[in-house]
Amino acid sequence: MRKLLIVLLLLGVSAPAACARSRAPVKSLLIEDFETEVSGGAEGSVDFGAGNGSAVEVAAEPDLLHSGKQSLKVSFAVVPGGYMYVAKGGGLAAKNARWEVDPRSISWDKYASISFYMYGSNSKTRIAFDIKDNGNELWRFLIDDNFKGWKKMICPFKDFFVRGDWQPQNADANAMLDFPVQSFQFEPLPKAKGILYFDTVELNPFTGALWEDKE
Ligand SMILES: [Ca+2]
Ligand SMILES: [Ca+2]
Repeated sequence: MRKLLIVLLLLGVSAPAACARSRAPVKSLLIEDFETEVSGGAEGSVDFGAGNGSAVEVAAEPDLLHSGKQSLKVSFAVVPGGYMYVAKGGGLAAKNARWEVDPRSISWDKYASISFYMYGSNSKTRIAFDIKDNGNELWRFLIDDNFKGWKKMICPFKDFFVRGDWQPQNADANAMLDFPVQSFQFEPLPKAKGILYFDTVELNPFTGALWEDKE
């Protein structure tokens, strides 16, 4: 009888807290899966371009993908003095390049990193992954194609650095990574030539903060 009372008391103490709200693990958030038909230009679904002797082609790839029904295939040849970029997000010249998730709807303070899957070919190409912050400032994270097949490339926000060689004219230049992030872009660095595939762009939670309250 005394045992039963203790059990009831314990239940009574814990019940109000449990009823108020439930808790759920913070999961990675898929923000872009490259599932739309690929097109360029002002109405394009991908913002891409190249100049000064470099070249880039972009296509949807249905036969080599990590998630959904296709990945983004990027064929490139970059030369010293040239440039190229392949971007997705808001505020770009291509009006339909927005992510599948509206960045303004995201609780950015829950996430420690942005990641994507890349299909490498061990070409030793260095690839800049840039994000544009809410003040139009470009931040950079460098990765290397030094593996074969799909690999999750995790880019912690704290490890991005302000891009030094070029910034948009309207960049706030405050050296603060201001959220929400508006867009991201891939940019293989010269001298390099090849094909890369990208898929499954996600935001990843902090480890040690794996739970969030759900109303
Ligand atoms: Ca996909
Ligand atoms: Ca900034």
